[in-house]
Amino acid sequence: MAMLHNVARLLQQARRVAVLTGAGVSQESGVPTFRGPGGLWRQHRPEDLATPEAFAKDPRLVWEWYDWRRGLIAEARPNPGHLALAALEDRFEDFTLITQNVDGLHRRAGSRQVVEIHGSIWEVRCLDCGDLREDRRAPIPILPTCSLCGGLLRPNVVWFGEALDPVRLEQVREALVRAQVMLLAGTSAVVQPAAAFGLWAQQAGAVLVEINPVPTPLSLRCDYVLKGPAGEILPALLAALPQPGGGL
Ligand code: BJW
Ligand code: ZN
Repeated sequence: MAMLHNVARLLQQARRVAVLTGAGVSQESGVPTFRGPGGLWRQHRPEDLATPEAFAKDPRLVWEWYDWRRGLIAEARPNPGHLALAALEDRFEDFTLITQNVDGLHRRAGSRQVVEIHGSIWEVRCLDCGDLREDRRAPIPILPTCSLCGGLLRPNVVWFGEALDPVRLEQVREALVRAQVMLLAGTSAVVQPAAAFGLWAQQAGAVLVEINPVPTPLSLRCDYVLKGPAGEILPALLAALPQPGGGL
């Protein structure tokens, strides 16, 4: 594929790379995306569940959704797309993987420089005392309560209408400004502010590459679009780079 080799050549010449991933990258691990087929859960749209209002109104319903997803993610393994991104990290002096995913699969695949902008599904936070901790129970008791104060726990993720962590957002900004190439993989590019990250990087001079089987609102703004599943395109991109220590 000529386009793939053009992107490989671009990466070969780059020293600073940023990547934004979305649910599509975990789709091949069996984790359903939000807006594709299978995005509905018991007739509810994610937009109606991933909000503080939904949780206030019916915490049991929201926790049942998270418990279902935690069960799927607990069984999931990183796929070739995650593994290729982890291997890519070693090829650049500066490589930041920004992910909207809360499943932790990038770290499990070996990625180290990861910014999880929407939090982690494996962390819980007490609504009363604010205690934040890891909680890997699957299934989790519904409703889960705080071991310190008995308050209601919530998943430590970012819901609609909630602000992203300013420290992580600053890390993102810095990585985007430095990036010479930015990859957008497996995201529908409709949820802000992440949907704008590619444009911020492009404004600061980065070449923008989209990896997705389906066009998105950003496709026309991208310099290259590699159409296909991340689990195939990312390993192919890695394979098209010169192998480390491979001599000539
Ligand atoms: C494949 C594939 C394969 C399939 N390989 N690809 C400006 C304009 C308009 C609205 C707003 C705005 N600013 C803020 C808003 C409101 C809102 C928003 O964006 N709404 C839009 C829907 C219109 N944003 C927010 O509220 C954000 N907060 C904020 O901006 O705060 C401001 C503030 C400041 C100060 C004080 C208070 C507030 C927060 C957004 C949080 C989003 N949270 C969720 C849930 C996280 C927890 C959880 O996981 O449960 O994040 S919603 C959900 O969407 C999740 C995802 O990370 C996110 C993005 O989805 P993603 O990853 O793109 O997945 P999909 O399913 O949409 O797409 C999958 C893609 O993969 C598709 O394209 C497929 O084709 C592709 N694919 N198989 C590669 N094998
Ligand atoms: Zn508490």
